[in-house]
Formats: sequence, C-alpha cells, structure tokens
Amino acid sequence: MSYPLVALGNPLLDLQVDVDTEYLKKYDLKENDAILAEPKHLPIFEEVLKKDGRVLLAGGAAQNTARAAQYILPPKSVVYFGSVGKDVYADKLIEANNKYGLRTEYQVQEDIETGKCAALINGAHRSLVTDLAAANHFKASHLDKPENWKLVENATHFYIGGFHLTVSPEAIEKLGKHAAENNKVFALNFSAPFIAQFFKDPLDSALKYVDFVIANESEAEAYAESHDLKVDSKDVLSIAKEVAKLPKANTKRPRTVVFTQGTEPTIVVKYDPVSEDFEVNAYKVKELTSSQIVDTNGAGDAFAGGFIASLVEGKTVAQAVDVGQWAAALSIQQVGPSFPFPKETYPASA
Ligand code: 26A
Repeated sequence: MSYPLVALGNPLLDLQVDVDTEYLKKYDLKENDAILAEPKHLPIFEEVLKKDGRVLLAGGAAQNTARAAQYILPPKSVVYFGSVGKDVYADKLIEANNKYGLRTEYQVQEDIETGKCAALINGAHRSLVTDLAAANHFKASHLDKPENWKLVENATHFYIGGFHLTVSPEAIEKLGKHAAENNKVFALNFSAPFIAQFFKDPLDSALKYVDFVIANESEAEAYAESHDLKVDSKDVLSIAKEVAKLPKANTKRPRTVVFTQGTEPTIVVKYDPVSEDFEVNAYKVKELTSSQIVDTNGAGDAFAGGFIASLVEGKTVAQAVDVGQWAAALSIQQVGPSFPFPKETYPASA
C-alpha cells in the first residue's frame, strides 16, 4: 500500500552558520539547545543571513525525520504535513523534499512567512533558535480534508515531532486517536527540553497514544524534573521505565521508550503491562572520529528517521536502533540535516 508513514511537524528553513561561544553568550543561548525565539533573539536571523559561510537548508525536525525515512524506504512511503507561507523559502523546502521523494502536503498561509530556524553550529554542538511563523498556524482541519484524511487512513505508522505540541495538540490528538483505535503504530519525539518543561499538559495528554517515545538524554532529564519523578534526573534508565509504564489508550501494543545519549549507548525500555515486566536493552553507538564530524544539526532526526523506517519495514527494535544509528552517522557527515546522494544503503551485514 502507498505511503505507510505519515509525519506531522513544523516545516522550517534552517539558516545554518558557524558561531563562537561569544555569539551564543550575547543572546543567552546554550551551546546545545532548541528554543522558540523571544523578541530579544529576532536580530539573529538578519545577522546570520549576513554572515560568511551561512547556508540555507531544509529543516524542521519532523520534516528531517520524514526525509530520512523516505531516503531509506521505497518510493511513495512517506507523507509530511505542516504549514508554510507562500514564498521562496517554502519552494526551497518542497525542492528538498522532492529530491528525497518525500510527499509534501502543506497547509499554505497566504500572509505569513515560512518559519525559520537559526542553526548556530559551535563545534560538535548546535543551538537552534526558531521563529515558527507560518508553521505556528497549522490547523487540525487540514487533516480533515478528504484527500488528506485518506492518506491518514491508508497509513500504518505515524511520526509526530514533539515540537508540534506547541502548535496543534488537536491535530496530534486526532492522529493519536485514529492510530489507537485502529491499532496502528504511533511514535512521538520529545524534541527539546522546553517541551517537557513548558508544554507539559499537551505532552501528557498525547503520551497515552504513544507506542514509541524517542528522545535524548537532556529531554529525558527535563521530563523527570518537570514531572517530579522520584528518580535521579540523570538516570535515563529509570526515567525510561517511568515513561514506559504510563497509561496507554491502545492496550494491544506495549510502549517502548528509546533514549539516545550522544556517544553513550542508546537505552531501550519496553513495558509489558500484563506481566509488569520491563525489557531493557542498551546499544552502543557507532562513534565517528572528530574529522568525520561535519555538524550535528539533524543527527537526532536522522536517528528517528532510520528507526521509524525500520519499523515500517517490519524490522525488530534492535535492528531499528542500528539503522537509526547508521542514519545519524550519515547525517553527521553532511552539512545540516541532510543525506549523501547518490544514495547510500544500510549495509546488510551491519
Ligand atoms: C518549535 N520549534 C522550536 C521547532 C524547532 C525545530 N523543528 C520544529 N519546531 N526548532 C528547531 N527545529 C529543527 O530541528 C532540526 C534539528 O533537529 C531545525 O529546523 C533543525 O533542522
């Protein structure tokens, strides 16, 4: 069947540039973070555009994951929903998605610009500052259009960028409910620490639909702190167990929590609510040498793309983690959230 995977997120154009720590300090930015731009951050976008060596790249976390998944899967496997403006930035995003064969079904805003993310690269770190603009205006009603809902009905897997919890919890609820009622796979990425901190309620209500949680160690820590978990907020395994055993709408599927930790092993916890047993696994990452690292913008999204593509292919979770790590390593060796062309394929023997 066509398009087994539907993804939803905030389509953004990345303005990527190398900066020093002074520049980050000037704007009160952490070296590794993703935030919504406050008024004090707005000059960054103009400044970055004027900086030498800046590049414009297709971004948006879930859109990166959707492109990564389509990179791996056969043609016509992935559809992406989000909201953009009517401008050259949106044209650039569509061009990138087309290159990967990703089907784009944008809601188009007549009078609002396409969203932008300043991707400030400092060594192996990246600080992301986002002006959502048109991406902030996605409405759940876009999914209700008969041609779009048909795509939802035909899909077997859903991938939601947690960042979208700031935009349309209603759209996430709609897809989550559909997935749960029809025993389809529903995956959510925590996306950034600020989601668990400041969008706790929409996150908590979405979680009941989630079969696969994907997050990194700083997002796990933010979750533990904002939810007052009685565990050490650096103890990713204990946090994963807490998230895995939260109530679930679709009781036919267990919940699996996947926490990446940079170069440290990826932790996977699956909870069986009947036996109340946890299955715990840790997978070493494929470490790159520092000369192989171009930048880490989009590395987590690439991991998620490889992971969810593998679930679509019917692979095991262990295999899906391996493909995710392979995809992340590929993306880290490219500028921004992108992949090499001609396409490389996952080595069958890996
Ligand atoms: C709501 N926010 C802050 C965001 C984002 C975002 N994608 C969606 N919503 N902030 C940064 N990104 C994207 O994350 C990718 C790297 O993981 C950037 O566009 C970047 O490509």
